[in-house]
Amino acid sequence: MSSITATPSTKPRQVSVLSDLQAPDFVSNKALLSWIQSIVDLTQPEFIHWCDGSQEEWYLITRKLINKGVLIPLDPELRPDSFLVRSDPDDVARVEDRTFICSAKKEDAGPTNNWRDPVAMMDELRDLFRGSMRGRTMYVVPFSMGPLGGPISQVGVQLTDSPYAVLNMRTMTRMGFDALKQIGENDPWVPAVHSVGFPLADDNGERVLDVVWPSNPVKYITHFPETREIWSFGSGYGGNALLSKKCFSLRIGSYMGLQEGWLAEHMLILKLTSPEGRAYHVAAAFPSACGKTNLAMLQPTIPGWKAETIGDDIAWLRPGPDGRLYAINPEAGFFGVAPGTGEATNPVAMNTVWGNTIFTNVALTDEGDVWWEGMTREVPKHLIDWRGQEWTPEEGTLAAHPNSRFTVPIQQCPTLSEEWYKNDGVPIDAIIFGGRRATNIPLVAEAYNWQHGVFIGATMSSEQTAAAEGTVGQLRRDPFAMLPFCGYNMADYWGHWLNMGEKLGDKAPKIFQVNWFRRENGKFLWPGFGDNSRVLDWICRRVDGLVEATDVAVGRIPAAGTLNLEGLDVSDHDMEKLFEIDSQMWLDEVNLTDSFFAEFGDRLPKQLTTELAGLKKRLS
Ligand code: OXD
Ligand code: MN
Repeated sequence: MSSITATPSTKPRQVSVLSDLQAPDFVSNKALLSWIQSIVDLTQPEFIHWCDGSQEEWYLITRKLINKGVLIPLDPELRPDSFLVRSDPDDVARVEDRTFICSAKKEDAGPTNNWRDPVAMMDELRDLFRGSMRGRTMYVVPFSMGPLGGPISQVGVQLTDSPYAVLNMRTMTRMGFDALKQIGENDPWVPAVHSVGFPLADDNGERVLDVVWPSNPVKYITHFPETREIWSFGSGYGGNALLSKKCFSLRIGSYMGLQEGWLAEHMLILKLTSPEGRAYHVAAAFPSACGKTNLAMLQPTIPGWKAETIGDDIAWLRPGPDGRLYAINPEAGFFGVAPGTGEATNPVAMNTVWGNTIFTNVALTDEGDVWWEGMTREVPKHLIDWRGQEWTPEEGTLAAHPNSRFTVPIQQCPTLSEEWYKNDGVPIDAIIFGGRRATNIPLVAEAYNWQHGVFIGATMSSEQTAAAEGTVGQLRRDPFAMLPFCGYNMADYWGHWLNMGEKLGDKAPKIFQVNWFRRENGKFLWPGFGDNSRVLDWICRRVDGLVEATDVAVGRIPAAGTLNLEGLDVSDHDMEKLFEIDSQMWLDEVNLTDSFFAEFGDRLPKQLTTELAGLKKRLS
């Protein structure tokens, strides 16, 4: 990793008195100020910068990072105000084995989370954070998740020593003084502390040279659900560092939802308008890197349908005054997986990233633009790869890291729905669960009822992708696509979903399961992408009871002739395979589910045991 030169000659100054906080006049919340002071005292930054979210601020931070060689500006003619960033090769994905839920009781984190005792964890964190920002600027990053002041929205403040994280937070959230103004004298906010763990001074106060991507081999992504706190150490990448995203919006958010009667979910939100002009809103949960961004930007191949984007990763859902379930996308940008995104697969995303985009760990072209696998049909003859090395196709290596990303404002998305701006969110008609499954799961099935839908969500599994560290391709359980994101005991989370269903009663959305990834002899059976609109069309028509379904063991599948296949080149054999239920394979899966459920002991809701028994009976 290359060092940054231009070493200042003076020793780093320490900020250590409250007056140095330089808080804007309008900040009246004493608890906020003393929290920031306590983190200043602990981490000992040299400067403090309160982020106002302005264009001038963006300019100053980007110029500083260009000078340091952290941001590589792309050719402004090709991609204005856009940058390439290369992370340390050891800091490229979410670190799930270093992610902890520090609830007071271990049982409250449950068997699917790593747990640490909150007092012991805090002691350890204090040791790590002590002096961790020496010689650096600590940025105070106020942000709102959801429209400012909206009834479903929440505010947070991230303290970070990573200006790269600041730029990303500016895109991904409503960041700046408008958000800070939401924190009145007695208002709550979610505190989030982040340090890359690379101080620029040693214990004697001598300066240490900076590197392009500072990080620390020791990493901790920790959550304290009961006090709604987040502490993240050692990583500058993605969900490890943009604490609004997975840490707040999902892990802390899910626990807030349990306490307050709402849901924080790993779901995209899509608005669909039928040829007849009826609007539907669907929320869909898929594990990381399974095409949520593509589906959120779907271009229907069947005539007459219109699809508009509301969110691609996270949904907060709350019952509205009319008793229906309303959803907002709490985010303001996309942090999308680059590889596999191209004109053929997602032209909308390609149009979205025309400029104002931060690309991390993709390749650089000789023309000063970016490239990644799947972006164009033709592979460039020469590139600089994500590690900064010369690259030609003959190399046989990946030019972009499989978890390389683009960070872009949602407002640049040509298919953005006006409803993204709505304070109250949109009423959800259908909830969809999906995953990457070569076998078993049919192209689409409707749950018999809410309880069966919760069972389908709870038993989801998917093939591991590169979004997290681990072996790609291995089948792993990923209930509700929330395995790495649920901030409390997953069994209690299922119980919360069951309770929400009872509360919603006949106003509850219908629940469906989909699988675009079924294979035979290694070949995908379904074309996916725009043709997924055929499945969504069926789902919408089921919502209104306009088409028939056939009951099979695992749910209700389209009755013959109800799935619109006009103009589609999929053989009858493949269509049959897409819906095939192999009882023996399913019974094997039932046994695995049995063992999985057993991990939760008596916290497992009885309704799920009932559903499992029902499935077994239907299969036998
Ligand atoms: C993401 C993820 O970044 O799920 O959205 O990993
Ligand atoms: Mn995600």
